[in-house]
Amino acid sequence: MIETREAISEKTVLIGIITQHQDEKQSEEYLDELEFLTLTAGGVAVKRFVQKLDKPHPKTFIGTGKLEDVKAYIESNEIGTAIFDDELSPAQLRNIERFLDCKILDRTNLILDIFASRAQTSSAKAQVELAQYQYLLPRLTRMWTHLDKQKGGIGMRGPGETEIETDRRIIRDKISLLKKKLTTIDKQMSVQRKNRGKMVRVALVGYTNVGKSTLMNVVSKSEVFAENKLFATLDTTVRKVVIKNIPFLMTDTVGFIRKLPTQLVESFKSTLDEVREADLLLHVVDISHPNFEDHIASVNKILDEIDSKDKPTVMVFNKIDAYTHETIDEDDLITEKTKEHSTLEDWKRTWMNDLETESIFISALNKDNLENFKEKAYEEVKKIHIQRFPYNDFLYQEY
Ligand SMILES: Nc1nc2c(ncn2[C@@H]2O[C@H](COP(=O)(O)OP(=O)(O)OP(=O)(O)O)[C@@H](O)[C@H]2O)c(=O)[nH]1
Ligand SMILES: [Mg+2]
Repeated sequence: MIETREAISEKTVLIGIITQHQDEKQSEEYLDELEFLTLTAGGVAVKRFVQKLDKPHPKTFIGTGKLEDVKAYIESNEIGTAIFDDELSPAQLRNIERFLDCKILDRTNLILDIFASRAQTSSAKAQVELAQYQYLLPRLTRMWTHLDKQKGGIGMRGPGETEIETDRRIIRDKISLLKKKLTTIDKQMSVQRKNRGKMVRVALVGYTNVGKSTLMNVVSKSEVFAENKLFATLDTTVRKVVIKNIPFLMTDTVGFIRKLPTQLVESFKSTLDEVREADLLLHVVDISHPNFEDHIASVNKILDEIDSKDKPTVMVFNKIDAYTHETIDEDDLITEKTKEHSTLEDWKRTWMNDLETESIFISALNKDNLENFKEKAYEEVKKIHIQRFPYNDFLYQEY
C-alpha cells in the first residue's frame, strides 16, 4: 500500500473554485465536504481559498495571483499541505509543486488515501493499490523519490530522469500484477455470489455517511462498522434477512461521493458487482444534509456508469430525526420561500407525489418508521420473489 497518511496529519489549506454554474453557498458546501474528507484523513483545515473561474486554470488550477496569496499564507502559517478540490492534471500538479513549498494533494489523492487506510481485506487492499498506482503513474515527479526509498513529501529534490523511468517500469509491473490478482479475486467472488443461489438480492446504495451500515445493522441485527466519518465501509457485507416469511440477501456497500475518482470505480469492480447483480436497490439518502439532492444526483450518475440505473429502487430518506429547515417570520413579506424552508412534510409530499419512485422516510438511529420501511422492503422483494419462484405462492398467504 502506498502510504501518504502521516504527511496529512498537519495543518492544511483548502483550495477550490466557483464556476458560473455554482452559487457561493454550494461552493461552501463542497468545501465543507473537502474539509470532512481532510478530517477523515487525519488533517486539520485552517483556511480556505476560493476563486471565481469558469473552469480551472489549465496550468495552475487557480490563477497565479491567487496562488501567490496561498504561497504567502503557507509560508507565514507553517502549513504542511495544500489540498485542491478537484483532480489536478499531471501538468497542473507539476506547476503548483514548483510554486508552493509544501505537499500538494488533490481530491482524488485524498479519497484514495482514505480508502487505503480503510481497506481491510486483501481484495479491498488490491483494489485501492491498483487505483493508487494508476493515479501515480503519470504523476511521477519530485514528490515521489525513487520507490525503493518510499519517502514522499516536503522539500524532497526529484529523482533524475533515469530513476523516474525505473520507477515507471516498477509501477507498470505492479499494475499488471495487481490486475492479475484482481482477476483471480473477481472470479472467486463471482463463484461465491453464484453459490448464494436464486435468493432475491437487495443492495443498500447511497452517498457516504448517510447511514447505510446503521440501517443494515438494525434490519439484520448484524454489527457492521458504522461511524461518523466518510467511507467507514469499504468491504461489502452480506446478511440473510427474513421479513415475514420471505428470506432475502441484503448487501451493505461502499458509499459514493461526488467526483469519485474513475480509477476507483474501475478497480472496485468486484465490490460494485454486488450492486450490478442486485435485484433491488435501497437508495439511502441523508435528508438532514443541506446538499442531499446533489448527493442523489451523484449516486445516480455512478449507478448509471455501472449500468444499474434502471433497477427497481426504493428511495430511503434517512435521518429524519436530524432534519431542520429555515423558517420565515409571519410579518416578513420580503423573504421568498426556497428549498431551505421546506418542512419534512413538504419533502414527503414531493416524493410521494412522484408516482414513478417508491420512497420512505425513516430514522435508522431512532428506529422511527422502521416497521413501514420493512413493509415496503417486503412488498418490493415479494414482487421479485413471485417472478422467480412462481410456484411458491403459498408463502404469501397472511397468517
Ligand atoms: N441523526 C441520525 N444519525 C444517523 C442515522 N443513521 C445513521 N446515523 C449516523 O450517521 C453516521 C454514518 O452512519 P453509517 O451507517 O456509518 O453510514 P454509511 O452510509 O454506512 O457510511 P459509509 O460506510 O461511510 O458510506 C453515523 O454516525 C451514524 O450514527 C439517523 O437516522 N439519524
Ligand atoms: Mg457504511
